[in-house]
Amino acid sequence: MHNLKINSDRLWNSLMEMAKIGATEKGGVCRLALTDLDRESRDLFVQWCEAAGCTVSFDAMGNIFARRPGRNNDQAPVMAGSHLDSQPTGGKFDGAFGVLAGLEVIRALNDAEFETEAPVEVVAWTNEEGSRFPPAMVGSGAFAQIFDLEEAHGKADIDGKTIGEELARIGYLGEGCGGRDIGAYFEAHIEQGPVLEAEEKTIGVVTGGQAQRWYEIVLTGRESHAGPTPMAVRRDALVGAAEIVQAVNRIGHEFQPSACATVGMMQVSPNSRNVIPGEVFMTVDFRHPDDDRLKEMNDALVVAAEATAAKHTLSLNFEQIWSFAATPFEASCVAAVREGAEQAGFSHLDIVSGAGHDAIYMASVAPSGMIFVPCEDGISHNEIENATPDDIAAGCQVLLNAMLEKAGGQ
Ligand code: HGY
Ligand code: MN
Ligand code: MN
Repeated sequence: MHNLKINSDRLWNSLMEMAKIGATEKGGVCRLALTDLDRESRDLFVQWCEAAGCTVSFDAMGNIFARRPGRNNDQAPVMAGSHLDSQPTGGKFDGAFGVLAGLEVIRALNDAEFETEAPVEVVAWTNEEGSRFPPAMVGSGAFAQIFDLEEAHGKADIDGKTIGEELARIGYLGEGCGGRDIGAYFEAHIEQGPVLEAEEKTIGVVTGGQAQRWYEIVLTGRESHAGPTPMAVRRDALVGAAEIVQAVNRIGHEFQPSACATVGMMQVSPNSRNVIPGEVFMTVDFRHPDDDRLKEMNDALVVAAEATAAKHTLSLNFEQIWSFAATPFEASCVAAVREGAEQAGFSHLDIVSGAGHDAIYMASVAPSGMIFVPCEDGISHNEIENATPDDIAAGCQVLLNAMLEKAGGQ
């Protein structure tokens, strides 16, 4: 049993320094993947890792790896990480906490001149949010070889710029991706929901992640003049889209407890106040802890969308663009997190992650676990996202304890 302690002030100061990059008016950040601001955050992370004596590399997806050698460098590394990219109106903790908590673990090991048996690595994954380049978790997904590298490089943003082009532009297009052994992977993250705060628990021992499906729907009717076109003959794509929004919400409520259903994006064309919308693009995000129930939600959405299109004489293009199954984390990693919380004397609660995380994809190639800490009012993906220095420090201390459980050494 070790008695190493992380440095809470140093961690908090690093988080606040990182939050200056892409800082937004209401206290959040906007660092969309592979923008110049993302590059700035990457460069700062690399600079800090090199100052901590790490060897830094990045792969063909721009995933950045900072490595601290152990006594036995032939052993597979114990890894911690998360992401630096954010939502357009994101918070300063989502992703950055897990990356900088991993760096703080390395800094704390350095302070103590502690030599781990296995090497330790900290990773910043590319494009976890999937906001600019859908879908989400593409960097870790390519590392886990769930996404083919060429397919991942070809993912384009709304302006047609691709991940591959943007990686090259910002100078983070490395070589190779994945295909190496990882001894264990841990990710510290804010919960992004209200449970830990409501239950007054400091640490979430994450047992796994819920299943998720993303859809893109295009409804096509007929543009025509808002004035002379009689109501009875209209083919209004936006009226159809409005009905589908209602159907998505209805399905979310019908599959309680646990279902989540969201329409997050909608583009109306031609988007002119005196033209009946001819086309609408919209997205749907469905989630449920049970794969079978998520499939039933899928089927209900297909029925509703087809009925709406028929009723309003619209053509329907309905595509599921991404999904992953409910994913349990490896028992020994879940136990390492729970014991790490107990060792540090923090209250804890087993919890399933409502959000997707890189750990979900890492779980397919390495024993993986996650540590959650509370966030104020459970709010995230919002500039007002907030966490306390004590909870952030607690999560990092548990990360250190869990990693040492796997990395060994003294
Ligand atoms: O969508 C998610 O759950 C994550 O924030 N990418
Ligand atoms: Mn995140
Ligand atoms: Mn997020």
